[in-house]
Amino acid sequence: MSRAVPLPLWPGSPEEGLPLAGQSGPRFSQLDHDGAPRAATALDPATRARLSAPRPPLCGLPLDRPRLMGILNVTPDSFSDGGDHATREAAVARAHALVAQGAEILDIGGESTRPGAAEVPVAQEIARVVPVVAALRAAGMRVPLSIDTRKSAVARAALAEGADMINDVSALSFDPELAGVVAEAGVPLCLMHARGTPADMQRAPRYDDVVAQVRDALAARIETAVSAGIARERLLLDPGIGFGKDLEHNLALLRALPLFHDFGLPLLLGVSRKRFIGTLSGAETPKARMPGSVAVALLAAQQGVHVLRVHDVEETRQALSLLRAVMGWDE
Ligand code: 7PJ
Repeated sequence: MSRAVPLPLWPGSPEEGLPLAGQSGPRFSQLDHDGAPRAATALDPATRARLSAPRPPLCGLPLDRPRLMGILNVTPDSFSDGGDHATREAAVARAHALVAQGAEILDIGGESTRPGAAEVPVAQEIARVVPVVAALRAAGMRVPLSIDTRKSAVARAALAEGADMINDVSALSFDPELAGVVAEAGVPLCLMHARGTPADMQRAPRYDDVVAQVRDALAARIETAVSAGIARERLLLDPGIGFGKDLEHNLALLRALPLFHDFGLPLLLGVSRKRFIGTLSGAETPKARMPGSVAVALLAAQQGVHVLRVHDVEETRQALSLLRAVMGWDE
């Protein structure tokens, strides 16, 4: 693959440039091609299609604008056992609140994959996640439900209850059977880049060129998915901010987001409340990192990211609506 990085126009007049990754808002008129500028209009048709063509809808959601994926954790504190009733009720209530705030898709996770987290036994993860999916469907929840899991048994059980897509932070490298489950169900799959496991991934990650290595690793994971029978157009990509990356790695990836459009696939990004935001701002607790999270979400939206995985749906939605209005993206 080339290293042609589409440079988003800012602010950019609506007539200028090509749509960035099928978005109605952000456009680009120039490429940084291995350090040299080049006009987007000079692109060959295949490259142009990868960088500019519409992405297929995600679970029925058109991806011509960034969509908000609300994070729904079903990971109780250690004093309470996974799968208990109070936890389930709280998760269902939180799901409805996220949708009321503007979440267009929910990402339900029963295993903390934060740095240093221990693995959750599969039965416990199923007991946490699957009843929540069932309860949401029983309550008539129409919003697509994504399952944040690395495990085939969790995916299979959740899909049977009506879940719509799988978000695998290991990009099919944890459980060799997950690819087959996703292929058979024909659902979208997010391939996220990670180094190591949640337990060890922050032990001094090292890369020679983090952007190139993450890109090459994602290319290999796409191959794995496709050879297991998953349709390429059902894939989403995520550089995996904070997963085996230090502060400089995270920043390099965030600056290079447009490069990842060269796969021609939708991009998903999760930066919400992550540690690097605290490192840069001094916001010690995750909840105090909302403003920085919103700032990075806006930058990602300007770079054509299709799905923003966030805790603070209301705040991000408000910020995005102002970005769209000022940029003239809805006109
Ligand atoms: C991500 C995720 C992310 C995707 C988590 C946290 C850690 N899935 N699951 N991308 N992060 N696709 O939210 O801090 O960045 S769990």
